[in-house]
Order: sequence, then structure tokens, then C-alpha cells
Amino acid sequence: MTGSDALATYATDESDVEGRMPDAVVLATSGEDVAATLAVADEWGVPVTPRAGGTGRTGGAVPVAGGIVLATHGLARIKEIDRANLIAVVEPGVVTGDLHAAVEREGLFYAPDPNSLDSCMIGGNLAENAGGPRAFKYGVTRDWVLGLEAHLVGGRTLRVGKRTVKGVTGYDLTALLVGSEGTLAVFTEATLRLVPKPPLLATALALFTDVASAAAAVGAIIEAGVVPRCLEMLDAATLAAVRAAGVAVDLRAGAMLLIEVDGEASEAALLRVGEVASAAAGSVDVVVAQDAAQRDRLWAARRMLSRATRKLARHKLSEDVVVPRSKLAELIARTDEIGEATGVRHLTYGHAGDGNMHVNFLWDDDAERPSVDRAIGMLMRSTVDLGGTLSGEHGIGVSKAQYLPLEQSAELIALQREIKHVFDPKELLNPGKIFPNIGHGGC
Ligand code: 2HG
Ligand code: ZN
Repeated sequence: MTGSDALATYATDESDVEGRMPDAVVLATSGEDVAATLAVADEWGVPVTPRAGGTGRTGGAVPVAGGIVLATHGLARIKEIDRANLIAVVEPGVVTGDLHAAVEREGLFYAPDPNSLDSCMIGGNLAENAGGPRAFKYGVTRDWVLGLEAHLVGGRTLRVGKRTVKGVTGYDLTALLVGSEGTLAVFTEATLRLVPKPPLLATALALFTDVASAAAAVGAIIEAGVVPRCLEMLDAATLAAVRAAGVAVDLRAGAMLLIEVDGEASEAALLRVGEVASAAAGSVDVVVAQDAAQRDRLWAARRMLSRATRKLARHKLSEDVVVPRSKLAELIARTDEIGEATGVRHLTYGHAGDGNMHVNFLWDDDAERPSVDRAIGMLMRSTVDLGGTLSGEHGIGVSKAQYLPLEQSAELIALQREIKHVFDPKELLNPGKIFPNIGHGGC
């Protein structure tokens, strides 16, 4: 594909990263297409940017150096659901929500649930090591990947990993490739671990006067010995966006926790959570979902947050920093200080259970951009100060590459560059991602 309108579709993702127009887009429909593209790229020295759903938030699928965009959404088969061995074999273009539906029809469960699950694809989930609300109990994409078919620049095809849950043969290249942000290899197949679908679910909202109280309640719930599968938090500005989108939320509430427990004992566990939340300082109300329809409405309100908050300003940038859970209240306090110091509007929501919060900066006027950059830098430094990490699930991509040295030593970055060199000596695959100032079009 080379027509300019068609190419423009493949020049962006859901971040604000500006790339270059690709010179060509390959719409792969087989592993052979992918291998052949990577062989030609190697021969001619052309950069290649792999892409699946294009829903990334950090520019991972943006072709910052032009060249070829290698789109894998056409490899969209669920090849196998193996009930006896609790395994699914899938291609990268499978929409994550469709995989959930397919395995759940068989009474099985695949846990990773990025909130864009109605449009994001397994290929991108693998590349970014995507998380989601259920990661608190069930872990992130990497924890569910047993094996991969992966293609290297030059056209070599590797099968890494295994079809068994146990297996320690050789280096764990599967773990290395998942989360490598498309910089080491292009995936055409993944063998995923499944579990039986948890039998019961119980969901509740706990409302608080303010985020500090909600953050304290998160700690209290976990100390009470309950591990909810989801423990999501929304601050006051996010609740205002939810109300503006037509969802009624008690006006006394300045923060909300959305809590979900699964398993045989879920009702008793939720009861316990409700008691703890009601007894916590700043508690306003606890509302338990009475049926599946009410639960679905609660989750629809959570899952639309990214889109709803996008409507609040011309520009929105969503970070995904993580701090130790005990530092959640401090992160939120620091975020408010950053907002005051820079004058940048912000709101925060996210996966409070695992300390992974989406601090969103919002602005209308392009002249505000330097203040936004200052705010992002301050947030990244605060996160590292608090013992946290820059990205919990969206990846470093282009957006955060300049901040990598805040968290990682020069030696560690150099070692990772050497690993990159082993897989991709000419630095043709997804240039400009993860590492500051490296490769074609490095940022
Ligand atoms: C979420 O948790 C996603 O909703 C997207 O990770 C976050 O875009 C966002 O703000
Ligand atoms: Zn998220």
C-alpha cells in the first residue's frame, strides 16, 4: 500500500507523538509476509515499524523514521483453544475483547484486560506488556504468555518458549520479547495460558470525600486480607468528567474506588471490603452492584474514562506511572503540587491496587506545551523519588524515552542497547523507541 491517504492512517497511534509519513505499508496476512518484509528491509536498510491495533499511548506504533509500517492486524485468527491443557494459540491481530469472549464461551479465562479491549490487539498487548484493572490479582500480559513465534530483521523466524506452564530450558526469551516494544522482533503467533473462568463476581463502588481518604482505604482493604481482582480509583476531576458524560455519582463524593472480587467466596469478601471501606475516614457511601447489568454499567463508566477525559481539552496526555501502593497518597499530593507549580490542569485515575495511576495532563493552548513538559518531568522525578517506575503498562515508546535515565543507570541502558544490537544490528526495527537518541529519527 503506498497511496498518501492510506499511508496517513498508519502514521499515528493514540498518542500525540508526531511521526513521519511511512513510505510504504505492508498489510501482512501470514508469517511469510512478515519474514519477507523483514528480509527486504534488511537488504535495503529500510526502517520498519510494527503495528497491530494502533491504540498505543506512547507512540510505539508511530513510524518516526518513515520507512515501512508492518501491519499485522490481518493475522487475526484464534488458531486453537485447548481446554485440556488450558492454552490458546492466537495471532497478533486478534482483538483482546474477542479473545476474552471466545475463551469464556468455553468456560475459560484470559485475564489481561487493557481498558481499550474492544479495539486493542494481542500484538500490541505483547509488545507493550499491557496490563489493565485485573492485573492487580492476575498480573500483566507477560504472565500469560508461554511462547511466541517471532521474526527478526533479516527474515529469521524463531519459536521461543513452550506449550507447558512449567519449563526452564535456556534463557527466557519469551519474557524478554514481551514488552520489548517492537524493537527486537515482530510476533505472528502467541501461545497463551488460560485458567478456568472464576465462578462468581461481586462488584462495588466506594465513595469518599477526597483522594487521600480513598488511597488510605486501598491500604486498609489489602491489610484486611482481601485480594480484589480490581481496585480502581478515580479522583474528583475524573468524577466530574464521569458526571458530564451522564453517569450519576453522589455529589458529595470527591473520589471513588471501583472494587471487584471474584471466586467462590466473592460475596463474603466483598462484604468485608464494604465494611472496611465504610469504616474508613472520609467514607461517603458504598454501593454494591445488584446484578450483572449494574456491574456492566459500572465498568462501562470506567472503561470510557480515557475517551471521556479526552473531550475535556484539545490536548490530553495520559501517564501511567507506578509507585509502591503505600506511596499512593503521596503521589497524588505531589501531582497536585505539580499542577499548582506549573498551572497545568490535571486529573488522575487508574489501577490503585497496584499503584499504577494515570495522571492526565490537559491543555487547550499550544503555548502551554512547555509547562506541560515541565509538569511531566516533575511527575517522572517524583515517581522515581517515591521508589516507583515510569511506566506500568503503556510502555516508554517515544513519549518517555528522554526520562529513561531518571530510572535506569547508564550501564543498564547500555546493556539493553547491546541486546538490541544482537537482535537488530542495523537498528532498523522500531527506531526511536525506548532509548533516548538512538537509531533513525531518535527523539
Ligand atoms: C486505562 O486504564 C488505560 O483506562 C488508558 O490504560 C489510560 O488513556 C488513559 O488515560
Ligand atoms: Zn490503564
